Amino acid sequence: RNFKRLMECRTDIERLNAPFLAIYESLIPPEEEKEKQKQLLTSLEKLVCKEWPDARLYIYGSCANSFGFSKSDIDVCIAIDQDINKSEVLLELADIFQSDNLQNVQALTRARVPIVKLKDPVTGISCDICINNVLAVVNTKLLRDYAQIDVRLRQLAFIVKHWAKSRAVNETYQGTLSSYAYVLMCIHFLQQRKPAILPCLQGMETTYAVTVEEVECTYFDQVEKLRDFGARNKETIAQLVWAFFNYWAYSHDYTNSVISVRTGSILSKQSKDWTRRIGNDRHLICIEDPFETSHDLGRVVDKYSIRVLREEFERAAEIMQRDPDPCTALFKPY
Ligand code: 3AT
Ligand code: MG
Repeated sequence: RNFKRLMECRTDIERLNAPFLAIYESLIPPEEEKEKQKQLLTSLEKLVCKEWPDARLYIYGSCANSFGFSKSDIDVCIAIDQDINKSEVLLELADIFQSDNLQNVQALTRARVPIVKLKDPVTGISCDICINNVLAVVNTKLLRDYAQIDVRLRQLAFIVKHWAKSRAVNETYQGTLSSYAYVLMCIHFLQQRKPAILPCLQGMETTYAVTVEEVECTYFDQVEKLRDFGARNKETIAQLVWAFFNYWAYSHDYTNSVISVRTGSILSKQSKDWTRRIGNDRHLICIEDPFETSHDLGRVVDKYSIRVLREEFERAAEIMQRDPDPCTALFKPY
């Protein structure tokens, strides 16, 4: 009888593949959007290079890591190879952009990552521009490389991000997690499936190496050679979404565990000395940054928001288990 019930659950779950894939497809940005982003980058580059001829502009974040939705803002990093005062340069940039008729220009010099914000009236694209945040450009490449290995990563991360945005748990200023953290949770999860769907690129032979701000970033980036890596695992997107929420609702050891994409495994909080609160770092959910390994992406989470997060994971797991119409319930606006 148990076997029969298990098989019934299986077919129930499989019914969700089509709607999940439809949501995924509907969120993928169309080619013409990518073109517009490139156009905007080129015109910004011209403006910036008038003042700083050696500056280079990079798109990072979701528009470049392949986990961006249609119509999302773009994140741009200006690399200037000189000794500069970031705040001064940001204020100068704000003046330059303002004079060029860009809209809503605003310099946020006191933010954790200081930026200039603007909106381009021609393409309608909003943009956050930072300076010399090269590690973010490198972690963008790592995420993009992982996405090319198995399409299920991009599908899972789109569903998880869409869920997090709908349920208002993608707000770092309110103590919930960044999109970057959710994508790392998905990569880690697929590294841990049996058989594994993703490898651990930082545990393989080095084919890509850069040193940024004293952090050595090395990994295997010839991902075109890994296209069959996950083929032995036949799990579908519906099964993976179900298992992802189950993992974070019921299986993750919040007291002792740190998830680590860098090692493709779970580390102990003890081994990282993340066992007690220091300043504002409470380590209530621990996600190790793949390059800045002393950096816990869960550090924004506090004793109130950890409850919100865990209740949302449980809610999602319950819905996947029992709700007659999981797609509606899962993404119901909070
Ligand atoms: P959205 O689609 O905009 O929600 P995103 O991937 O652009 O997602 P964020 O806007 O949260 O993600 O962040 C932009 C990039 O900045 C992503 C990542 O390359 C970098 N980044 C974000 N948070 C951190 C962090 N805490 N540590 C290091 N890099 C980070
Ligand atoms: Mg972004």
